Amino acid sequence: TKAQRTLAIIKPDGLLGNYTDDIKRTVSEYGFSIVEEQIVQLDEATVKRFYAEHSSKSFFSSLVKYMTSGPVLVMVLEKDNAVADWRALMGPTDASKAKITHPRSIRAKCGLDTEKNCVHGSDSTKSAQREILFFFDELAPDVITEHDEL
Ligand code: YYY
Ligand code: MG
Repeated sequence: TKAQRTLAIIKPDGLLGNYTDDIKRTVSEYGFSIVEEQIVQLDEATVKRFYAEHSSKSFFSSLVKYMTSGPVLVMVLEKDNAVADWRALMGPTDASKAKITHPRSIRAKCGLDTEKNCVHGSDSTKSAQREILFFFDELAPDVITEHDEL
């Protein structure tokens, strides 16, 4: 088995709702190591680029508004099978359904509904590669600038 990396985000409601310590504890209990992390306030253009695959969906503008509503914590997680294991640990997209079908999942515990679902995870190794580069390479100079200005 070979270590794999995935991108995880604790979304604004997760961060402001004080779920960060719980989530990080769960992450380490499940054998992930956090190899990079960064708190960042995303702007509209950045979220639109990150979620470009959803740009034609009816929920897109609401998603952009939500993801810019407060700071997020972006992490690179590493372990064997990290992409699939983090998706499984997050639970299904709709947090209200997750509470019934996957009660031990992070979305069940920290999320609210299909939009405010507390966490993000890459959906494939290809997405993981793109998303890690997006936040920790491309966006890095902006992130540092924004952070310094806080
Ligand atoms: O990968 P995952 O986050 O589980 O779901 P996606 O289908 O990729 O959607 C991305 C993001 O968009 C989701 O986490 C919340 C939001 N969203 C929404 O607001 N309403 C929907 N009906 C579907 C998704
Ligand atoms: Mg997705």
